[in-house]
Amino acid sequence: MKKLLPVIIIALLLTAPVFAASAASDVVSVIDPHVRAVPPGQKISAVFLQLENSSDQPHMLVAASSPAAEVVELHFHIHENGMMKMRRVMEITIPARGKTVLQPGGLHIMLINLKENLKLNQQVSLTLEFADGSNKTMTAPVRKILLPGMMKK
Ligand SMILES: [Cu+2]
Repeated sequence: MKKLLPVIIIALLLTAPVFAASAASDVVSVIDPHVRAVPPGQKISAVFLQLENSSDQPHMLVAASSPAAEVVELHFHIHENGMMKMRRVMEITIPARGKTVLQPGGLHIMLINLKENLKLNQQVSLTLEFADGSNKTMTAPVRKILLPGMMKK
């Protein structure tokens, strides 16, 4: 019976990480990431996607990077004096058990200084970095997307 105690302690130590907070990269799923197709020569584009948080605590996206662009920033679109403007945001929160949608006219990931022209259906590598230091890499296909400010009336 005396030998059982150390076994129990080891078992508890092994299961302990299960109770620790999960890394954002493990509990935040990325749904339908895609990159906006732009005309050849245009140096900027945007990535849209949905972030779904399956955990009981909020997580924050704080940065993104891609080999396709020199600079990648988190942005938000706002309407100001009838104009569509963009603002950089330092973080994008994904609420506990919630979903955050990055879509045209709202939050997006900005690709600045594209290194080469994007081709339709090309897979662009993208890495998301979360506030807890974890990160997630995926590929996003290039698709044609109309931005609300550019739609014909
Ligand atoms: Cu932007």
